[in-house]
Amino acid sequence: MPSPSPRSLPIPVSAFSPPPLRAPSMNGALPPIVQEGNAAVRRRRICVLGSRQVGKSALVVQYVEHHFLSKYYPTIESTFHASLAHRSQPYTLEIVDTAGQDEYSVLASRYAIGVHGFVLVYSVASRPSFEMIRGLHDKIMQYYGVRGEVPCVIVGQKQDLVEKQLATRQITPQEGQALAKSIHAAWIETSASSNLNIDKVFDLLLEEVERQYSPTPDRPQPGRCWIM
Ligand SMILES: Nc1nc2c(ncn2[C@@H]2O[C@H](COP(=O)(O)OP(=O)(O)OP(=O)(O)O)[C@@H](O)[C@H]2O)c(=O)[nH]1
Ligand SMILES: [Mg+2]
Repeated sequence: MPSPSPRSLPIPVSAFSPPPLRAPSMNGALPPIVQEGNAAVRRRRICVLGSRQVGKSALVVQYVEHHFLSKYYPTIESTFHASLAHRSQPYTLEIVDTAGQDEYSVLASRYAIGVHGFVLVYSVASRPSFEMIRGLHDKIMQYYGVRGEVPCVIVGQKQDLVEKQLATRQITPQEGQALAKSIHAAWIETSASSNLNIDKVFDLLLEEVERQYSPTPDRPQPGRCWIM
């Protein structure tokens, strides 16, 4: 079982209630970064979206609480908090775990407005769940407008099922990467069950978020024109 990298070890913050983040401006820009309280700590709001039963809750719980949810309880909505250091910068994350979506679901505005980045989850053993991802991304973009890109990580969950030959792989890594490339997102395969790459999801997402907000020479903006 891979051990979490020291720089991304999340610490549950049970009694933490961050101030509400401002809504994005009406011109489709991403939400402004709000720094209140300890100005050195960056607060980021993250939304986890995907079809039902792809392992969204198991992923978040493995990240924040370090255990695997082996039983299935459909989520209505849950919010988790975690603290971590990324590139030596302290962050607090508010992670919103949402109910599974289907193609007819309307994406609630609270899952898009004021959110800094998105984790879009499918199961590597479910093609329908993979096919939902582009539609979800389209719905997010409807809130943010067409003038830019929204920080996203696409996650192929339940990798252990194919690794242990308990299920047939329906989505190849190449397909996942191609989709991610087409929407300028990061991509990774994970297993909440065997704690594979769970920390990496949030590291990748923070990388995407910070690329939008504070591009640096070692974190260049990948060929996009972003008007704040
Ligand atoms: N083998 C395996 N099973 C998993 C993994 N992640 C989740 N599961 C199982 O898949 C089922 C659904 O997991 P959840 O995390 O509740 O799925 P969800 O996407 O949050 O579901 P909704 O809240 O209904 O949208 C549960 O029985 C989990 O134990 C994983 O990485 N590997
Ligand atoms: Mg859930």
